[in-house]
Amino acid sequence: MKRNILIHPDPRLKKVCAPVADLSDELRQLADDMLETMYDAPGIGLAAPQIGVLERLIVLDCVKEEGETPRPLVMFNPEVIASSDETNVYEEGCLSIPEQFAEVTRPKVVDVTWMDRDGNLRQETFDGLWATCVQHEIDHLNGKLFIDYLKPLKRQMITRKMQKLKRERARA
Ligand code: K1U
Ligand code: ZN
Repeated sequence: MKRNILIHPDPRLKKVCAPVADLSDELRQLADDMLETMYDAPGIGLAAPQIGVLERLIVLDCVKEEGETPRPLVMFNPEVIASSDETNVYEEGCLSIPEQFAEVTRPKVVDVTWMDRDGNLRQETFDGLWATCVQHEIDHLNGKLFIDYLKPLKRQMITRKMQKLKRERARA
């Protein structure tokens, strides 16, 4: 089932999410709903707080080329355990901040651990867009948005645009 994506500003997008203790069918269904919501948007990632669930769960699939095999990843309790000194700049977007993009600098390569949807502990090194996206999604679990990396004036400008968008959507 497709879920509704929260738009910034929303207090739920500023919260630190709780670790997932035990996997359940309900959590697996939530992960499936998040993948459906992400592909429908369309997006390359989605974090549980973006649909109002304050638990440490993210999904991502950075395979963008049509005809390439999709690679959906479901990560419970993801953690960056090592980051490269080398950085990468990427023009990021966010499904909770529609149609706004800005350059963000992050470590180019990260090692991430997580629990997959079968309860297995996994570890993988991510580079390029995958590294950018997994860091963006883990930030969501800590109440941080990509606009928090921008200068205050630019952040305020984007926030005001989003307030206007929300007012317009509420009236429609
Ligand atoms: O977390 C989110 O809001 C999803 C976000 C992830 C992201 C994008 C860019 C850099 C880092 C993280 C998005 O998916 S925004 C949409 C987007 O980037 C995209 C949509 C369709 C095709 C390709 C990209
Ligand atoms: Zn986002």
